[in-house]
Amino acid sequence: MNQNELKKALAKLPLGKVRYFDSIGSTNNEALAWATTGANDLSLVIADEQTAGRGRLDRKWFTPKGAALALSLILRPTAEEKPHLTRLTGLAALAITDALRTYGLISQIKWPNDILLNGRKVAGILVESVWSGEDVDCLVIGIGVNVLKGAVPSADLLLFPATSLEESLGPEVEREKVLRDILAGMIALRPHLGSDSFMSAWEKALAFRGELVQVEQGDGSLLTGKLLGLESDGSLKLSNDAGKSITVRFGDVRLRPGVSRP
Ligand code: BT5
Repeated sequence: MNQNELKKALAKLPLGKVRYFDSIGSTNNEALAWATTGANDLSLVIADEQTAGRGRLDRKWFTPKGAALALSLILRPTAEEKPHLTRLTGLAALAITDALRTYGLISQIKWPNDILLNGRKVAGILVESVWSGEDVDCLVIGIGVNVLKGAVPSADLLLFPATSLEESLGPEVEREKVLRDILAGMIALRPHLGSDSFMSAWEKALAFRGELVQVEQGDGSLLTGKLLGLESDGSLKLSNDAGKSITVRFGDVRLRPGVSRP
């Protein structure tokens, strides 16, 4: 990554300190370690390449050199934010969809943490916390974005089809600018984390709303239902065949097989 371009792009943002790595295992690991040794609010870890990038459930996240964004933003939540920390994945997801809209791209959030462009995954989010006794001390918001085509892993490594911004925008798309726009979006949305308007914007950006979906839960079991929206903590709301409402806290959503879209 071009260090001068990076500095220029980030210059106007009210960030804490920034740590940049040409190559690292995982920016989230670095940020979690930094958070425990006193990183300021809005400190940022960014890397050109990750050799051990992580998704949820210890899945792998691929960040080959020179083609993607891999960043971890450290938040020290305020007392007002603490009741709403389960909304932080939504904060990152909305900041990404907002940023992409400024490039003329309409993306959607595949609950809970994937960003889809043309029905394919272009970005993933991993929020992790550092506890101090019973209290959350710090949050790390990890974001990976496939900016250039070279970031997209081969299909055999994927659970879901993937794409890059380059496929929609051409090779001129600049990683530093996308980074700036996503960070600026998170900073701008943060004061609204507890608001109803935040929840409705998040809900509006969800993929598959009103459609029949399957949610694969952590234990491999499948729930099927119509995707209604979100609970106030960001859990997913479905309704089953009998019209009974179901709340899902963890899982991976996909369109139910056999359901074709208009
Ligand atoms: C995620 O997990 O999507 C969260 C990804 C978070 C990555 C960021 S990068 C910066 C920070 N540092 C880290 O170490 N992590 C964060 P999940 O929903 O569990 O999806 C993981 C799955 O996505 C994998 O099992 C693959 O199928 C797929 N995948 C891996 N790399 C991908 C890529 N570059 N593009 C699209 N899909 C990918």
